[in-house]
Amino acid sequence: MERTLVIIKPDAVQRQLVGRIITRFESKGLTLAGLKLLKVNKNQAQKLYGAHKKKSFYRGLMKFITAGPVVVVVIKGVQAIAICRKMLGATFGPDADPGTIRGDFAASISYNLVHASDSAESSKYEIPIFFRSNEIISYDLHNIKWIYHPEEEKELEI
Ligand code: 3AN
Repeated sequence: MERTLVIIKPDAVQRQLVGRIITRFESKGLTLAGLKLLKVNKNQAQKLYGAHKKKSFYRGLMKFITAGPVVVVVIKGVQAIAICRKMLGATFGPDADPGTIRGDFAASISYNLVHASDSAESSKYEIPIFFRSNEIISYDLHNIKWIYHPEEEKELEI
């Protein structure tokens, strides 16, 4: 199994889309392993978006992500990183396919509702920005046997 960090950004919280967004990940069969509502502080924002420091949109991005509460979620599942990225859709709302979160709910190129780690390396870096290890909960979903075929079982180990 993989773990990935999803951030439901300030625009999604203000637009009261949190439940609908989390429902999509649950409906896909992914497991919620950590979840909290918080305001991203400057230090966390700098760590998260450090790679974009030299970009023209960096200041706007920092202002946006710290503008109001977000919901940070650790999501677990087989290939969870790639699945979540696909579920988000293309970075900018107008480019994102219908059926994706951004495709269905985002019209803007700056306010794009959600973030998800783009690689295993990113998820390992990003999750600890928001979660201590004891805030990530390991548990088995009761219906896991109906989400994955028994032949996939070896992939279920963390
Ligand atoms: P993604 O979130 O799809 O991985 P990245 O990693 O290229 O996209 O960019 C990180 C974030 O920076 C995006 N989620 C978006 O909010 C913002 N961003 C990227 N490019 C632009 C841009 N040209 N103008 C405004 N914001 C941008």
